[in-house]
Amino acid sequence: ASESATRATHALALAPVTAPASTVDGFVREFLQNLNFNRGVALSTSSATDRYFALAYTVRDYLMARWLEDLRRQREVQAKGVAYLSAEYLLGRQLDNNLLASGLTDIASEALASCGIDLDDLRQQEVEPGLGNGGLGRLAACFIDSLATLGVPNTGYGIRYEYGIFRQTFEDGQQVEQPDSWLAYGSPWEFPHPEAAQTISFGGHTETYDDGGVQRSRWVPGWNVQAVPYNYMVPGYQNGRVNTLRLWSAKATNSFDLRVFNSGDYEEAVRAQTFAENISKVLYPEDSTPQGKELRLQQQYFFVAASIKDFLDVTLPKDFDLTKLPDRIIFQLNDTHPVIAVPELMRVLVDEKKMEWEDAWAITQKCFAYTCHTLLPEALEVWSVDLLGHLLPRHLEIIYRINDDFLDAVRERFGDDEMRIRDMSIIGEHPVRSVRMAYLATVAGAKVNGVAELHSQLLREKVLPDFDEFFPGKFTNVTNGVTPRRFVRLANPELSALITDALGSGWVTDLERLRELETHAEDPEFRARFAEVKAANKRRLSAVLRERDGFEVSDGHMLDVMVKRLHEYKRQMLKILHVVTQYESVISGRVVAADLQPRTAIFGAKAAPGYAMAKNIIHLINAVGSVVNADTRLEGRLKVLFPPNYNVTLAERVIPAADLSEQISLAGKEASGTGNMKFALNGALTIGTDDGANVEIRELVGDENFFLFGMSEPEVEALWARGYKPAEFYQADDNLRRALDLIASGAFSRGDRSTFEPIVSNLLYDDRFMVLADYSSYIAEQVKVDAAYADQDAWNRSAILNVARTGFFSSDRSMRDYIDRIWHTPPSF
Ligand code: 4GP
Repeated sequence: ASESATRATHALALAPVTAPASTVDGFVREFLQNLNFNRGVALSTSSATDRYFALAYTVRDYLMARWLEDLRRQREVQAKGVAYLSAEYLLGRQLDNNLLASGLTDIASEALASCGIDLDDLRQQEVEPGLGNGGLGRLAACFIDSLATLGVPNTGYGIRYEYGIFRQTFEDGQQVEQPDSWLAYGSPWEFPHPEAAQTISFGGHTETYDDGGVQRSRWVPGWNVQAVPYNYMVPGYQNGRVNTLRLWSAKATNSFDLRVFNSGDYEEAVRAQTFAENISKVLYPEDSTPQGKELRLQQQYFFVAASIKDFLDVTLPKDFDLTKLPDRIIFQLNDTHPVIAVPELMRVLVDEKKMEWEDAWAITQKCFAYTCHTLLPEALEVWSVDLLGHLLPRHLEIIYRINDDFLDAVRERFGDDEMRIRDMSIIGEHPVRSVRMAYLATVAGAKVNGVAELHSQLLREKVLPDFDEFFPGKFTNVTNGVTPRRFVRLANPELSALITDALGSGWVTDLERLRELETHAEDPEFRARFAEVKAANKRRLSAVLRERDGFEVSDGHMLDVMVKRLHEYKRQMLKILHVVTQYESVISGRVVAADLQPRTAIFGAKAAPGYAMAKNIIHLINAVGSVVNADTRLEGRLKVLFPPNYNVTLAERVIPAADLSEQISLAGKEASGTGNMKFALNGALTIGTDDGANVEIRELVGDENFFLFGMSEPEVEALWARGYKPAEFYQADDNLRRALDLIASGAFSRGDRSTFEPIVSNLLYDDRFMVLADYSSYIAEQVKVDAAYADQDAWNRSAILNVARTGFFSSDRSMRDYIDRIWHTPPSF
């Protein structure tokens, strides 16, 4: 009897997991349980952190049943899915998104209120995981949101950096980087599984051996680390779907040597641990030192090797026929960072699964697709053969073999055109022998895509023309998109309410429906309500900036916003030159302050820690800001605000409040931009060049609702060809000369002429991104902006039309494009 008792299973254990009751009472009960049993505190003594954690656990509990059920169904149906491989996920705060996705916002708010707690206070407790640098990482986060919303099987794979992108502070106007210890209190959203760690190897050497009469190669690694998976829920929007984001954390195999410790050498005892765990310590460590470079390659291999193992050994059924792998998975390479996955899959198939090379290669070529996110040559990653061979010797052999086979095929097709062969080789010879990761990805990928029409065209025509000729049909475009859940519905609740009032709620998952707002743009009453929404968003931003930075946003100002990473190609310099020009025109008496359209220029930008010129530009913006803001001659009509530490959380406040969106990169340099889309969708008008997705935004919203300036990409090329001499532009434009002279005079550096001298001489004698060449046209267009803004009603009409006509830029549409043209992964259930 006792035996049958131990074997019997309780009926509850067999039943599906159920969510708590979706009522205020149910929510209160679950919340208090979590507070008491998971945090170990009573409500009366709980801290804000306790309450935030208990709330997050409660939201998790509601999503859990769906997550477990989706994982079960996916195991059952084995539908083809997407493994998104990305070194970055710039997620932003999770609480609000997960409340929205589970449809619990109102219940939670009421439930907490009944416990005397304000939901908004708890929202503020969350530290956003900044596991990305900028556009590429935020795009990955939008994409996994859309895949879950579309019901497509997807696992996002990446790295659980212990420190994300640095926290930026300013000292004397200069950027100072502080560590981002987002995990200081832990994260309630993650599920660690140390028992499921994968062993990842590095170093050592390769050898050949006799495998029953067949000569084979194998890797004899030198050292190992453990890759510990941390799972995160990725809920779809109110559709019951929950996908998974799996981030890997590095752990030493032998965390510590007790013998050495006991001998008193404490440092040595943990050396191996520190070494191994450095791999997931920091997002993109500085790569200007050789040590930094190696660490970065370690990170890349670490997470893709763990992800491939995870998929092949854990996700797939034990008896899976690997020749069917392409029917089951597509590995999407988010830029070149994960491209080492290509030789890794080959190694696993050939060395471990004992497949023939040709068979393995045929499979591999169907299992990968590659997205390129840049046109800057310096951003196309290469790894020196020395480094790669030292860290991953077997992978280097495999890359050589892939290259040999590829170049044989090229020779067969194009003849012995040695120039072309050298150009197309995956191995570059100058300045040092290196592996060109973009080429490897292009050769291996089933498809290669750029991220906006213009970018994809330039990629095909300028960066990889030989490859386009060799692989007809391989290149394609998928224009980026942004998730309307986070960037409209959550970031702009008032606009969302206005839209829902006009159209019903379906637009949140069907953004093209915003088109229907076009007729409302003609309705004066609707325009007035739209204006009220914008004003409310400005007040909200103002409150945030006051609390966060002690800034005051003046009433009646046009908010002119440029938020994005600091890079010369994006040309924050041009924006600050416009400010200096306006300032100079007033202090020199040529313009009376009263004639200025009141404006506040808002900047948000981090510079890479090793990028000196970018940091100089930050310094200049702050310096101009402190002089301009304090100068009473401006009568408060021109302001510059630069809140430090721009991140997703701040973006969600700034973007809905903006009137003018600055998208002013040199044509041909910005692959797409995604901020540009967020602004247009929130009813800001764009001043921009014909670059990246600006081109498509302008086509959609219409020329009359977009401020275009500057050279086109062919004009840029033509100017380079003629020989660009920036000083000629300086001589030719009085305003430009006065603005640059004012900076050079020390007016913004307490009379010290040397502070900004590097910026000024760089502009005059080099100016790689042609700031001076586009200056006149930019200033002229800004004059038109001022004039247009003076007619508020007409401006609002344009702004509404921007919202109405940019539904195309939903990441749901981007995902459908990938699904239809690259992945072939329909919704599974
Ligand atoms: C960015 C591009 O600079 C940006 O134009 C694009 O919108 C974004 O990727 C997403 O595709 N690139 C990066 C990077 O963030 O690190 O290369």
